[in-house]
Amino acid sequence: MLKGLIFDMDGVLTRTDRYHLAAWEQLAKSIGIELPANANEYLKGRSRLDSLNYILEQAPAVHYTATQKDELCARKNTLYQKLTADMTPADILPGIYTLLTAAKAQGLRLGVASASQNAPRLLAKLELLDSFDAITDPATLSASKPDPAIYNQTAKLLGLSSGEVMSFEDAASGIESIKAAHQFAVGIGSAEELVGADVIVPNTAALDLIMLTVQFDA
Ligand code: B16
Ligand code: MG
Repeated sequence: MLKGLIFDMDGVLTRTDRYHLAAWEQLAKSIGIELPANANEYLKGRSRLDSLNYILEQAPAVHYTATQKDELCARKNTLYQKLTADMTPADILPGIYTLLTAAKAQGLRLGVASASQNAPRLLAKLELLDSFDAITDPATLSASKPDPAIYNQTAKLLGLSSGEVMSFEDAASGIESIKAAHQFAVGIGSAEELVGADVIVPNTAALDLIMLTVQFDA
């Protein structure tokens, strides 16, 4: 029986994925690296350090120390925080507020499984912080998406088993993480990218709790 919903943040609750990409592009340019055209498909859902390592792999001849990588991650985060400084509840993606309200009315427990260390700050700007029963801190986990740790931990914080939750993702690494945690996966985006999802909708406006519950129970 469905007892809870778990949400990725960037690209599901709000469209911060474009700000992550813009900040990485700016940082990469400053060190003479141009991102591949499909970079966002890899970067979505990956931790800050995994994302930086992917970018640095585009220029394999240059070696960066751990201290230099920390400094580059901090510079990217400063750029990202500037880009997201003015976010408001108007930046919640279409359909999400209705879905959260319907889920609350049904007594479902709600959690956030975002790889972003900025999640609590951004959820506060969206005025969604109090809507969730659990928000997993990615810094407490031993591995990042596509590892199942973040979805396992969020279900645990909600007090639910993997068979009692439905989880929402916009990234291939996130769908992999949900399925490795043996949870029901709703992919938001293209079927080509979100391989392995149990249900795929083209965008958040198409999310319908009644339809999703029927598919969960099937
Ligand atoms: P931060 P999600 C992920 O969030 C983003 O998709 C990914 O692009 C970002 O690198 C990662 O968070 C870390 O974010 O630098 O803010 O800690 O999609 O898991 O909600
Ligand atoms: Mg995401």
